[in-house]
Amino acid sequence: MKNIFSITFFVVFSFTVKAQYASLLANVDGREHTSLNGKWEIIIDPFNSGAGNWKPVWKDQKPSGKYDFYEYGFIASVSLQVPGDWNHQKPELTYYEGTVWYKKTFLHKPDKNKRTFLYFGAVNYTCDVYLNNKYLGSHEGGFTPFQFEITGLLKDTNSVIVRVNNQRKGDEIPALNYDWWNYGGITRDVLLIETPADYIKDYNVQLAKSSFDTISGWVEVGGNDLSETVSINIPKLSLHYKTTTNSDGKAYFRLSSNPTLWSPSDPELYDVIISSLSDTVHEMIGFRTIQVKGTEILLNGKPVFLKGINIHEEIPQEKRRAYSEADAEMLLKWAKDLGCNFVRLTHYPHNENMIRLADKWGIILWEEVPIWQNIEFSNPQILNKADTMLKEMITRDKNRCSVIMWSVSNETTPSVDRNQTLASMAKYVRSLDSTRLLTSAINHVRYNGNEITIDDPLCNSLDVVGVNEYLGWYSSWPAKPEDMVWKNPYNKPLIMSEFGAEAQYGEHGSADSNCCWSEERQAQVYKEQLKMFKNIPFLRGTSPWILADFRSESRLNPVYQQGWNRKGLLSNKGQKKKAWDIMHNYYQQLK
Ligand code: GCB
Repeated sequence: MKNIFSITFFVVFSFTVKAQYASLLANVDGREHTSLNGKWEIIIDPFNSGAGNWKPVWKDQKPSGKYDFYEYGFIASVSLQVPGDWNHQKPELTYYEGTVWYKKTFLHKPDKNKRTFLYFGAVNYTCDVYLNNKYLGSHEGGFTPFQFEITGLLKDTNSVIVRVNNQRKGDEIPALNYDWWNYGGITRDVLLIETPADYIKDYNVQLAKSSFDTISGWVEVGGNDLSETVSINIPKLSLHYKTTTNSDGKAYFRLSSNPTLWSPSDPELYDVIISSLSDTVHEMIGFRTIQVKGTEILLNGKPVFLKGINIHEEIPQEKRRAYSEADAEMLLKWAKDLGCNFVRLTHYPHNENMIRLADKWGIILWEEVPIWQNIEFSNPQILNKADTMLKEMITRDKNRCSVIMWSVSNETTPSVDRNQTLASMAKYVRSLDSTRLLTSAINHVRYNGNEITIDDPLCNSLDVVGVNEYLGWYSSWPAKPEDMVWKNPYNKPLIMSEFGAEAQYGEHGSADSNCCWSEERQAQVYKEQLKMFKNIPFLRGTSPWILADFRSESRLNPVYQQGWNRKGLLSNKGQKKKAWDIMHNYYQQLK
């Protein structure tokens, strides 16, 4: 994140007018907001020419004199829909990695008594933002929200110009190579949010760690008056509590109460109302506890087995990023149909609709940041970038009871730099949220005959160990699946966070050979995996790779893949492959 200029223009009422990268407001949907979604004019700029001084696009100059012409000017008829990746909207952008300039013009009469924030749900990957031809700030990271305070900067007619760039680079997260589509663009909502001058900035409301009868948390106010009376009301629990914030604007609370506990079978949510003198925010919040005891995962004090699935944030039928409530409904309904009570949201924070719907539908979640395989851990900037992503993810989703685990990484190879970076990230997560579990998907295990030993120093920092293994697909079985013996020197719960095989829907052939992309082979690998799982006494969950076939530029087989990873239990059109039934039956039997 680059630092943002901060200019004092003039004083409106009692607050200073400034543009700044503002810490995130909790619950943007629960605020007064105007959507800037819809049609945005664009300029495709593969060589980044419009960023230079010659004719900067962000100045948005218009020809006036007879001999003026501006090459770098927006034209209303060339546009993209926001939110939405650019790849699926224009054939010439399918494989595009580079810069696209976006412009939105809008009328807005701000209420002078209020603060205004410009909020982006996510932009992949870097962006520079300009308001009325002045630089507001930049953001890096394709899957988390950010915002600028623009109080006092709006006129009657305004324009926001955003330079978005999705060129892969070695020092980014994820880095140069990864196994999913590099969808570029303004992929989530853009909102103008208005709050009172003194406002509720953030809050955290949940059951105190390991307690069934104490709701605890904090409220933080922003504005001029940081010592404010704030109240927390949960009418259904007859909870009405008033307190005063300290000089940092924060008030902590612990309240006795016995809420109905949230669980997949009873996803009860309560209307929680946070108020200050001038501001009120409502949010539906559920209450549950999550702990680890030995190798058990305890949800509300009772052992739970996580019947899961991995999901990418993609609508495969339309070859696009998912972003809307309807998209979330489609993806999570598939997970429900499979019999899941758990979803691993791979490999990056998904849009907020997914997490809110999981709260509502009773689906337990694993959320992760895109530290995926070949990350440049020797670069000290990586830790800063990763911590920023963790902070943005946890700030946004800390009130979602469905999220029980934060994951710091996926399949990274142990080394001094990697071990230190991930251990430090783990520590940072715990400093931000001490109530949830910490996990990672590792693939560093030791094979010895029929024995598999979990062997990664990162496990020392985790509560739950996720292991990705592709026995039967990327590696052959060292012994019969039913004879495999897993060793767990860390004595922590294990989730088989990935396993699977590729199959083209409708392709039939040998169940014993990987060569023919058959549904029979994929189903056979699943049967073998389930035989192995029976003998893992500390196995606490499974999440097959993956719900549906997904787009990936690095999947090259010219017949079967053609830019698709075919490990879906569903095809890219949503058709069930044979392996679907194997997993579905397994989850039914576990009931
Ligand atoms: C993995 C990765 C996942 C890939 C998958 C595969 O281990 O975590 O992102 O897509 O394998 O299909 O190879």
